[in-house]
Amino acid sequence: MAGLKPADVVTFGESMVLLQPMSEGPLAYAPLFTRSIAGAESNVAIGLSRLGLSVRWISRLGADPFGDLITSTLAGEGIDVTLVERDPAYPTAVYFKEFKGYGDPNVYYYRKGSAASRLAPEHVKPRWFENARHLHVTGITPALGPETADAVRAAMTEARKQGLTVSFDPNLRRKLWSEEEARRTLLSLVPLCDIFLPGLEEAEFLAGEMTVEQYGAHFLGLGAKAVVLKLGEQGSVGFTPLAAVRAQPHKVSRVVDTVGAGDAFAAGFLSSWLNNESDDDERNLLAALERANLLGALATQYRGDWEGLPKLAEVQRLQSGGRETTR
Ligand code: KDG
Repeated sequence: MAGLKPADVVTFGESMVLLQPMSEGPLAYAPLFTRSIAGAESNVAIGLSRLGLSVRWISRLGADPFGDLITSTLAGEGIDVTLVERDPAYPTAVYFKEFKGYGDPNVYYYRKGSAASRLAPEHVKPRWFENARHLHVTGITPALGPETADAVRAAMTEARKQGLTVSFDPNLRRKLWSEEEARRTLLSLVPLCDIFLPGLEEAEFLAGEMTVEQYGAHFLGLGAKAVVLKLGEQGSVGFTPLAAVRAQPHKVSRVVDTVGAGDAFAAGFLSSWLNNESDDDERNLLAALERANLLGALATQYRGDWEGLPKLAEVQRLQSGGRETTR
């Protein structure tokens, strides 16, 4: 078997076809839709690839046209999809958004019994992590099927065994599982990660009400080596055993679609953190948080879960205060 292309980041999880109404209002009355793809891990993969990192995305998809669409879209973004498996017995999942005209969109999933929901520990192969530096996983995958939590656990364990670092975004999706199961499973995965990336609400869901500093100490105490809390419009804060740093938000004038902002944040953070040149935690945290805040904000300005993710040149221009050349 030929060797795999080196990857800065490996990620795996479910990607779906996304149907978005062209109009606002109740989904029941939406006559026209645009078609795209979505999935927390592939959103992060696209974000990282656009910023110049090499990325390998792994999943199971149906042996159907929607599976073709997902693989060709991700390959078109420069992502290595060599290890994706196609399952003739189960379909690729679909999800719909509903834009209300205010707040977060509603989402409706059609993913029970999908090919990715059949992911099991025996699918996780040592080869997944060959020639790679880092694994990124989310708390969506463990919620999908009878063995997907064990698959995520197996991947995190194997990745660490092979010397990769691991990041984990809990990405709580209440529509997919009970609160009790979500809390128990997500908490059990925290000790297996190096970088834990919860939002403030997720931190509260997992650990009860605390101050931001207490959340940092709490999750570091569970075994994470860096804890990064997304504070939404308040920016973000990061903790390591040696540093605690807060970064101001990147302000945007209009928010179009909030779905995918957390994945953009994760891509921004990882793209900087994994290329740390200094051993000063405070400096590294600040640079990574600032880039994460910028990406999270940019992602909210476009419809779609990943379409608004910027390329490296755009990030460099924005971070250096350069002007945009529009024509
Ligand atoms: O974070 C955005 C994702 O939630 C979205 O792209 C679809 O993966 C998805 C999910 O499970 O909701």
